[in-house]
Amino acid sequence: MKRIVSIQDFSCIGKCSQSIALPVLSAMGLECAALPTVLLSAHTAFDGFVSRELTDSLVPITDHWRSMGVRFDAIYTGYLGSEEQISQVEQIFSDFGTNNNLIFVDPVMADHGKLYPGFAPEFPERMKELCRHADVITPNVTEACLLTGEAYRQRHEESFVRQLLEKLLSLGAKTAIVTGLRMDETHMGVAAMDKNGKLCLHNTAYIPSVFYGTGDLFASTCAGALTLGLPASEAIALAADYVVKTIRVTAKDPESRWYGVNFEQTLPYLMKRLVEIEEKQI
Ligand code: PXL
Repeated sequence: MKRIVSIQDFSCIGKCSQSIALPVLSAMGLECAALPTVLLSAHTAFDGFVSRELTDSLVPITDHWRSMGVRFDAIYTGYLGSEEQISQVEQIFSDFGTNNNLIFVDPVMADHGKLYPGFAPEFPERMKELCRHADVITPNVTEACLLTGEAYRQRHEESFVRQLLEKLLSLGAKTAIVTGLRMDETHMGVAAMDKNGKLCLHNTAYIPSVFYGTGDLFASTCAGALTLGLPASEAIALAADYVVKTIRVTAKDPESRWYGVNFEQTLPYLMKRLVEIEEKQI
C-alpha cells in the first residue's frame, strides 16, 4: 500500500485541509499520515477564529519519524502558517525526499484576487521558493498570479494560460497545474503543463456558487491520483470532475455554505471512477 503524508492545518470546524485530505486519500486506497501545521477553531473565513501554530512540534515529530525509518511515496503540502513553517517543510523535503517519491505543493494562500487573512504581502515570495522543490504545484489563478507577478484577472484566454504555466514552470517545479480558469461563460477549467511544454486542458461545467475547500478537494484528489500512478492528464480530469460533482450536490444544501463542500456524499463517485480506471488498465 502506498503511503502519503499530508502537511497542512487542522481546522476543527469548516471542511478544508486535513479534514478533506485524510478521508479523500483513504478512500482512494492510500495510507495517509497527517502532519498538522496549525490548529484552528475554524477556518479563516469564520470571524473570530482562534489559531495556534504548531511550529514547535513539526521538527520533533519528523525527527521521531526519521528515527523510525518511515518512508513516504508522496509528500503533499497545503496551508502553511508562516515563513518559518516553509523552512521546516523544505527540511522535510530534504529528509524524506527520494529520487522516486512525489513532492506535491499546493501553494495555499489566496483566492478571488486576495491573500487569505493572516498572510503578509511577502508570503508569496517565500512560497515561490517552496515551489522550486516540487514535482507538481497546483495554485489557483490568484495564487498563480502572485507567484508569477501576473496581474489578477477574471477571464483567461489560452495565451494567458500558457504564459502563466510557463512562468510557473520557470520557478522550478516539473509540472504546473492551474485551477479555477474561466476561459468562457459556461465552463471552469484546469490546465497542466510539464517541462515538455505540452498544454493539457480539462473543462467542466461552471456552477455559479462559491464554496470553501474546493481547492483542497481538488489538490487532495489530484495528489492521490498521481501517487497511485495516474498521468497528470487523468489526475486533473478525475479531480476536477469530482469537485464539480461535489459542488452540484452541495449547492442543493443551503446549510453547507460556510462549512465547506459535502464531499462525504460524493466519495462513492470518486471510488467508482477509480474502479473504472483500474478496470481499463487490466
Ligand atoms: O481552503 C484553504 C484553506 C486552508 N486552511 C485554512 C483556510 C483556508 C481558506 O480559507 O482558512 C485554515
